[in-house]
Amino acid sequence: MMTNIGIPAGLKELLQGFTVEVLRRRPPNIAEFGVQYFTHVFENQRNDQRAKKCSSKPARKGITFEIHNSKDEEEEDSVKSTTHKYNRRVSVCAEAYNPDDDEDDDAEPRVVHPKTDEQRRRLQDACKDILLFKTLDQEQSSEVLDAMFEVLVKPQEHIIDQGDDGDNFYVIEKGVYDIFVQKEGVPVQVGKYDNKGSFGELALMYNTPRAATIIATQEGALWGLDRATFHRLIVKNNAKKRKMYEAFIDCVPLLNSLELCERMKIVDVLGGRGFKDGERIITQGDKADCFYIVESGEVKIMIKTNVSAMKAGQQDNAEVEVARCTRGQYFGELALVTNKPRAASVYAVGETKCLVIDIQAFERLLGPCMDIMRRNISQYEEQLVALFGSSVLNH
Ligand code: 1OR
Ligand code: 1OR
Repeated sequence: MMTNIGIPAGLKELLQGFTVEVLRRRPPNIAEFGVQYFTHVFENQRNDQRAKKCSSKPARKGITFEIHNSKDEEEEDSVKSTTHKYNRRVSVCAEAYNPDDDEDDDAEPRVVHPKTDEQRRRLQDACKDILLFKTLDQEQSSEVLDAMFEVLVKPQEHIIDQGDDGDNFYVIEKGVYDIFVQKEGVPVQVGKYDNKGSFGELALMYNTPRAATIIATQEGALWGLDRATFHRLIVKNNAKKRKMYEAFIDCVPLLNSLELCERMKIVDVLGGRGFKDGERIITQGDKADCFYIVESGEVKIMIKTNVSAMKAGQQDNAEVEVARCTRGQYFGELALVTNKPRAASVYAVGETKCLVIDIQAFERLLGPCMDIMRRNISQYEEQLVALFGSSVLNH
């Protein structure tokens, strides 16, 4: 009989909340949006329960519909933040994270955001060159991918505001994102992400306030990774990375002038990449977005003086080998320093391993080494003239 049908507590509010979000966002696929929405609500419930149990702060919301925190939430957050376990420390010098201090993490349930096959394909594609993921083993990688959730963004949306607490790490699937840093109270644009890369790792790694503001300039899509999972998988892995690369980094001449903690910050964000014999690592004329240090093996630097002939695929302008780099030497700095296309192509000679650093980390962490690099760059020009005559400089 009808009178026996009781409406479960919370059902009305749950469906109302969902309906409001559907009307507000007008997602192209309501079922898909529903999966994300309810997964998210469920995650929040779980986080809240966990927070009650161990009085830690629930992970901040991830999916777009909750990026715009309501004022009440904001206030509630700031009250809670005085007691939560992610309390900021004032001074952080790339402190080594000690996984043994954090037995808690292993007890955390694994976060899984269900995805369609199509979403998973897009996610894998977006993550294939993410340096922070390069040193994860297969099991860790799949845990990371499972935990990531899609975030659709609108033009002018602030993904991150400088000074906030860190909630998520983001991988870019598409869109252009401007980077602003406050200088003397005024936001200054210091760079941008153009349809690739990742951001938001620093606040999560070092327990510091967000170091920059990231604003979408157009519609875009990101993949978020919550703070707890980032900690459990990426930050823990960093302790291993530091041990792995410490000795090697100490014998890279370019980095000699850096303090130990500055060198460790480089290790935290670098990715290791292997190349097969003959594989092209850099293509002359390309836009540049990273910097390399040879860890093992060897690379050769090849130059064509007539790039337009090269682009047209003409054979008459053969490449000339101008230099080689071996263990401890670096390449790929020139385009980043001069803000020009790659000046040469670089190929692996035999099996070769390189450490890779993205342009933002390069600018943030290698400033103190800039003088040495500039001095070496001025020698390239002399050699170029010696090899090809002064006319090459007019290109
Ligand atoms: P986060 O968690 O601090 C903001 O949140 C993110 O912006 C930060 O992590 C980085 O992933 C990203 N300085 C600091 N953070 C930067 C920078 C940056 N660029 C991108 N992010 N600089 C600009 C280098 C091009 C140095 C400016 C002085
Ligand atoms: P990039 O970002 O332009 C190619 O990408 C890299 O090759 C470049 O940075 C340098 O790191 C590296 N001229 C130009 N690029 C060179 C040269 C070079 N040597 C190494 N690279 N010359 C050789 C000097 C010994 C002068 C050309 C004759």
